[in-house]
Amino acid sequence: MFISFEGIDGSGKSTQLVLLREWFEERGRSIVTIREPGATYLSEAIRDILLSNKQSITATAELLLFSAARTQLVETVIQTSLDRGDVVLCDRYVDSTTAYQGYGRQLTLESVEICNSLAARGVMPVLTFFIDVPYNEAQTRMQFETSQAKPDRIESSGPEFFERVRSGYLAIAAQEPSRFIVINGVQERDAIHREIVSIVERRL
Ligand code: Z5A
Repeated sequence: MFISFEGIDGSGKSTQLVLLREWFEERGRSIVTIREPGATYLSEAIRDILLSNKQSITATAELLLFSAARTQLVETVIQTSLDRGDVVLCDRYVDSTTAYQGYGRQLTLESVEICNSLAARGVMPVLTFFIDVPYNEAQTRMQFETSQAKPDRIESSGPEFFERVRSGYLAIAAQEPSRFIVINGVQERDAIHREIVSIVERRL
């Protein structure tokens, strides 16, 4: 079973991924958890480049780098884990590219779709949880968490960018309501977790 988590930075999606991993572990399931971009040597190296503030990166280069990181991950980790029968929980996947590079950076959705399908090779989550929080709430959570750290290159993209990203996620939800589930992220962690578990239980 392949499940992904989506949301703007600071939405609480990583928190929910960990809670769901624990829930599966308590039930004896073998779990692989992954963050995107990352989880392979190449994908982590690309992550460092993408998040670094050392130089600007064009929108198209950004799209291609995220896609390169993803295809390495799909071919070397996700597909083999799914073939073994593991549950794969992924912190971001193709919907991040649609929301951030498509809606956020305003690249054409057609070019994003081409890259997403090349990179994912047909390997798609059965469920995606979009933890929806307003930008200001996410910002407050991030400031609380990283009061010492400087925002990375993508975090520095500004409120209008993140409003477009959020509206991109909501557009995906309207197009794919059975896979892409919108969860109200402005709730207690445990309430969100219970909502996610009830949906997973129905799909198992
Ligand atoms: N990106 C892209 O542009 N295109 C792509 O294709 C892909 C990614 C795959 C990766 O960042 C960046 O790459 C990301 C999108 C872009 N950029 N941005 N911006 P990352 O991996 O470094 O970070 P992230 O995924 O964006 O976010 P994160 O740091 O992992 O945060 P989160 O998962 O959204 O939230 P969290 O860590 O679970 O929680 C944040 C804080 O809120 C923390 O203090 C929690 O304790 C707190 N929290 C959690 N839940 C709650 C609730 N319910 N109430 C109150 N507080 C809460």
